Amino acid sequence: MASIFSKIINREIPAHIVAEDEHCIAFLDIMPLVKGHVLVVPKEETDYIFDMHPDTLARLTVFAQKVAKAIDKTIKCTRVGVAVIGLEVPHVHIHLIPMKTMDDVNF
Ligand code: DGP
Repeated sequence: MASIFSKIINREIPAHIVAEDEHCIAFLDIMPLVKGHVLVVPKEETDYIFDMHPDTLARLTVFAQKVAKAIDKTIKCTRVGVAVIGLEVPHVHIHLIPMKTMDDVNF
């Protein structure tokens, strides 16, 4: 069964998409920890990040770097926090969380 993120990729359910290329997509988290909380997702569906092919992982992290730089330009923050959790959605994704201090988020 396709993951919820594959359904977003295939435009079967809506999301606020902020960036996309041939291999990856980025959209706003539906339950943001802070304003501008973005999820970066490979279009190829894999559950666990360490099961990814190294080339796919490299494409994902380079794409995430571009999105993080765009967030950093758009939102006043000290740093764009990066997290890989994956407890809820079994489709690899990187959380990009623009933060000023640790008090901004409640992990
Ligand atoms: P985790 O798998 O623990 O890394 O958390 C999954 C994140 O995905 C969580 O912050 C909420 C977000 N999320 C779950 N379902 C949807 C959805 O349908 N749309 C969007 N935009 N985000 C979702």
